[in-house]
Amino acid sequence: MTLRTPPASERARHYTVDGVLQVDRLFDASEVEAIRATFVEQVGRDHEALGADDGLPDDDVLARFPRFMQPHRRPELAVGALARRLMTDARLLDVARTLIGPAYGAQSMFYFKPPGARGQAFHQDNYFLRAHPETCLAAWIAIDDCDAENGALAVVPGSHTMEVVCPETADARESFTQGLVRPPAGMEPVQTVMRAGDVLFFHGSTVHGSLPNTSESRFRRSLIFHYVPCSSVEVSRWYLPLVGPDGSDVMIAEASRGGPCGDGWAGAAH
Ligand SMILES: O=C(O)CCC(=O)C(=O)O
Repeated sequence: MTLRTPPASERARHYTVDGVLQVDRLFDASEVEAIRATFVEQVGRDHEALGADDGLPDDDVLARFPRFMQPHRRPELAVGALARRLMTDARLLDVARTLIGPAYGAQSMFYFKPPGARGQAFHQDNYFLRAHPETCLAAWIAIDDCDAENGALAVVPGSHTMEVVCPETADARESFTQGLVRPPAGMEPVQTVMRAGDVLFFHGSTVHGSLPNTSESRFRRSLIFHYVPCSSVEVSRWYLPLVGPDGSDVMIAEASRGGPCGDGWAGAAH
């Protein structure tokens, strides 16, 4: 099974049924090249300024290419200014509006995923964002062509209808993150195949993740934004302030601690 890209008029219905929607060629080749070059320049010059603290040993290739977290909060850096501008890009906000109504930006991330890097075990994003009363929406922008070989995303269509559940422990040989949420009984993961510039939108309860990059030389870079509906009454602290469509900071209430997994429910980013 492969993901279908429906006509624009069917996007909302498709998302309601599957909890995932691929939109091809939302960004053109020159834009993708500019995004890639800007982030590559930053990680080559200073990989620590924005790198997530994932507790990686020095000999893990991801230690040199850590995922960048919340670059839009560093507008003094070229990657920061770019991430902040793209987070409120009309093309992304238009699709988001179709799927979840008017939306605020909550998170930006950039993954380099070089050859040999581990992937990220299946999980649900709203476990981390805790947007309430509705869920968050991811916009996962392919910055390189990607498929199973270089560790493209796999998603479980239909899994957005299940509750956010407590993770088990993932296989550390395959995943650099610890939590694992298994696909619900009877639902199968679908391996995405995307070209640079394609965008995958998915619901905050959709189970998704990726396997290691087993290619010889193909990076699998991606720029990822998470949005929450403007009608959200709370979100986890890490995601505040939100970003309004005009680029301004927006505050809403912090989601209170605790949840289905009790006190240990992580308030940190994923
Ligand atoms: O890109 C990946 O491998 C995982 C990204 C992810 O899980 C996310 O954007 O929520």
